[in-house]
Amino acid sequence: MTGTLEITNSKLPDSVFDAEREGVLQSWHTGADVDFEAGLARQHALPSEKRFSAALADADETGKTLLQPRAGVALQREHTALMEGLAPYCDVLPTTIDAYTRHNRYDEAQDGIDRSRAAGTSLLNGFPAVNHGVEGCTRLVETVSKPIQVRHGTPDARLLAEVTLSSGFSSYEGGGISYNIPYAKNIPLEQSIRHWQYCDRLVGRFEEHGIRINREPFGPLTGTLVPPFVSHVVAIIEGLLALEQGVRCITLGYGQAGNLVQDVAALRSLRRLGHHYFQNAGYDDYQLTTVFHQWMGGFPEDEAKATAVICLGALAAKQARATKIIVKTPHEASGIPSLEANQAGLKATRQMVNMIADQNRNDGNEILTEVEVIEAEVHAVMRAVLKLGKGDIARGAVLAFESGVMDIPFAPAIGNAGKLTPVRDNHGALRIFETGNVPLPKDVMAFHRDRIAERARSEGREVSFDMVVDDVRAISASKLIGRPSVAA
Ligand code: 8ZB
Repeated sequence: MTGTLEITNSKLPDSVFDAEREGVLQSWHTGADVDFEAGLARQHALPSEKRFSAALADADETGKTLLQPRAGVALQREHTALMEGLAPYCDVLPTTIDAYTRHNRYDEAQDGIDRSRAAGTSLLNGFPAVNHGVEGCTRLVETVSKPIQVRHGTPDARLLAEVTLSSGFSSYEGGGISYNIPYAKNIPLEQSIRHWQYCDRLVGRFEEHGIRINREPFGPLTGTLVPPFVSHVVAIIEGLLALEQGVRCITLGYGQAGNLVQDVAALRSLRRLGHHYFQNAGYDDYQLTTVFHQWMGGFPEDEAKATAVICLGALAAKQARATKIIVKTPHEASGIPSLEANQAGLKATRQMVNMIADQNRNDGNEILTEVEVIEAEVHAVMRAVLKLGKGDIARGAVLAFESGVMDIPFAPAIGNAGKLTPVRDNHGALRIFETGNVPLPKDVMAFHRDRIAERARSEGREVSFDMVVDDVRAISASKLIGRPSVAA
């Protein structure tokens, strides 16, 4: 995966950014309508109830949990109507971007728009924001009543950032690692990190002009048996990279793994670890919040069962004191959800969050033990990454993936080692079965081995890859996690 590009974690000089910007804005015709001053004026004109960073700050202060769905369709009018249908049920809005745009294939996105118009229905799996341009996106932002974020999966999201942030979107998801390794097969990591430095620098420019735009690294990665320390290291690194470019409002994310104690510990430790590494790097003027993603693995097809999965996620998120929850729908197993399915997921989540709002005092020793384990793991890997990069976190991240020191389970990127193997323990918590080249401390590995051995004894079988395969399927097949199968 080694490219020719030397990557360093340093603020892009204005001259470099400005020269690059010309090329970015010329890469599709709607780029011509992007004007920084006009974008700044649109951002300044946003009322505070439509500003993402303000919603996050308020939620953090008052202990409220924000709910956010995912949603996006091809056409301007339909997408706006979808947003308006979701707004009464959520606190902050998304705009999920279609897959052509995520791959910078704007001509095919245009074809999708044209065919959707002819068909009278969306033939794209999201909103092609670059094609709709500053004019279309501005109309959308003006019409909706809540803060609105771009959610996507784009390794080179520079033009998308220019168009949407110029239009008044006030939050931008993604990162150079989290939108590459789990999403792409063969894009050099130094290239996607560099492209995301551009996005972060653009957000930094808005910040320097008094506009706080929220940035959210994509926490769940592959969404498949990702141990908390693995996604935490990526989140912390992407947070540090963003801070260097001038971003000051960061939301770190985590995807539900399934064991309540581990999930609560994971999200609480993420906030602590974020502060630890950000402050150690010399930053003290940032706003840090967290986001919990309801189950990102396979879902049961049965809508009642899917709703139970959604509610378990809501419980874990609330107990973990997440600032925001990304909500799933009872349609998850079958594809892109309807407005009604999205409303149902939001209603179920809201009910659960309200019911346990006064009960989140769960601070038992089990949680503390899990926090200790996660923190020891994160510190060990972060130390190795910094050492590889000789103190530079960007260089370190590239070398860490090359050497397998960072390793994301089930990721498609050819530059990902794929040796780290997770498996559930007897209580459904994720443990490490094979470390590959990830430098986990000996005592931590002894803890994982003990927990895995307990399951093997209880199930009367050897630990093997079969167990991992069972674990990948456990929730969609609606078996009990970490137990022999009962009836599906
Ligand atoms: C990585 C994110 C995957 C999740 C949902 C999937 C899945 C993708 C859309 C969408 C509503 C869309 N998702 N695209 N949900 N509208 N256009 O993101 O269902 O849950």
